[in-house]
Amino acid sequence: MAPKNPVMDVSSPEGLEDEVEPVVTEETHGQKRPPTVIVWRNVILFTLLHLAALYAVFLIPRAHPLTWLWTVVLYIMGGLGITAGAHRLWAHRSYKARMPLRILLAFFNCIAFQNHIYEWSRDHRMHHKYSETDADPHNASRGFFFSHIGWLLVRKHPDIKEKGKGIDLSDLNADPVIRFQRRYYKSLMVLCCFVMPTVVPWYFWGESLWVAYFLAAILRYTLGLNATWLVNSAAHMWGNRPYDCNINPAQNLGVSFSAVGEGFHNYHHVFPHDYSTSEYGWHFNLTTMFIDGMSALGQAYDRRRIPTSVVMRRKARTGDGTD
Ligand code: ST9
Ligand code: ZN
Ligand code: ZN
Repeated sequence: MAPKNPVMDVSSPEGLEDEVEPVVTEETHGQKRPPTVIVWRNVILFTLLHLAALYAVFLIPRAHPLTWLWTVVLYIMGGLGITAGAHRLWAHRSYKARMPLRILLAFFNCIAFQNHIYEWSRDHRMHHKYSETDADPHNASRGFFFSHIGWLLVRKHPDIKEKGKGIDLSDLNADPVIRFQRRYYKSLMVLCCFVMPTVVPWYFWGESLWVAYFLAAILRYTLGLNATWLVNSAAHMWGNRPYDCNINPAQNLGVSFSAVGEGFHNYHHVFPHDYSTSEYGWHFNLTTMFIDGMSALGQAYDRRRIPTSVVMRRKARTGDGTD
């Protein structure tokens, strides 16, 4: 029997916040800030998660090929729950989706376990509106570590809570799919992110529960988190800036590959309402392929695009001269 893994005790985002200890930081990157409060419970759980993921790598050769495939499929499903769902549909409203697609995306989103859609979208709207200031939850001006994972290990800066009061979230509150997912998030997340990925390989092709859990749940979840966090860290630091060379977000093809199409971050910060988050359609952009496929099925509509003439003018005016 597989021993109980402590990572499974991550029952909710809210449940990760209990043990805190204040640490006084007078100055960070030249700016005065209130004391940083480390949330030790998050530090411990994320450390355990990453150690467990490292252990899972050594189990890969022991796994059934169908378990490998299942792990990849879950990675993509969870990825789309973030990119096509929380990000492009709900946070930016860059296209519209009919009820069956919204339910599918909310299910995919539970597989990804990156907090419920309402909280994710609220933080992301703050990220765009107050980009790289203290009111940006993963403020990249505080360095790679903070924007990658550090922001999830400390209490939020008071500016986020204060200025966050001014963010309009009425559209999110009006969506019954979001209300349902938020209400039952703890149970839905445990079922979709940990239980279902483990049980399916065991039931259908006789994989051991141990191997299925570490590969399809733990390793896949950890890789998905890091791929997402790289958009906040790496894609705010490294790459070309063809659309606006005065901002840090950059075009990063490596990030686009791992984040199923979300690494064209210079374009995205300049034109956040483009449903493709890129000038180049399906190029390294599985999410755009998915939304276009859903549009062909009548499930997605009103996809917003920025006219080429507008993009060209902007490139000529503020771009760094690259493509
Ligand atoms: C995770 C999220 O990993 C990752 C998001 C990344 C975003 C990337 C974006 C890039 C583009 C898309 C790329 C996709 C690529 C995908 C590829 C995939 C293959 N506005 O938060 P609390 C107020 S999650 C307004 O507890 P603390 C509000 O009143 C990982 N108000 O703050 C709130 O109460 P309520 C799993 C706000 O106590 C109250 O403050 N999850 C806002 O400072 C308290 O909020 C975890 O590990 C706002 N923005 O704690 C959980 N924010 O909610 C980790 C807050 O009731 N999180 N308020 O309304 C935590 O433990 C805590 O949030 C904390 C801060 C310790 C970090
Ligand atoms: Zn960004
Ligand atoms: Zn965005």
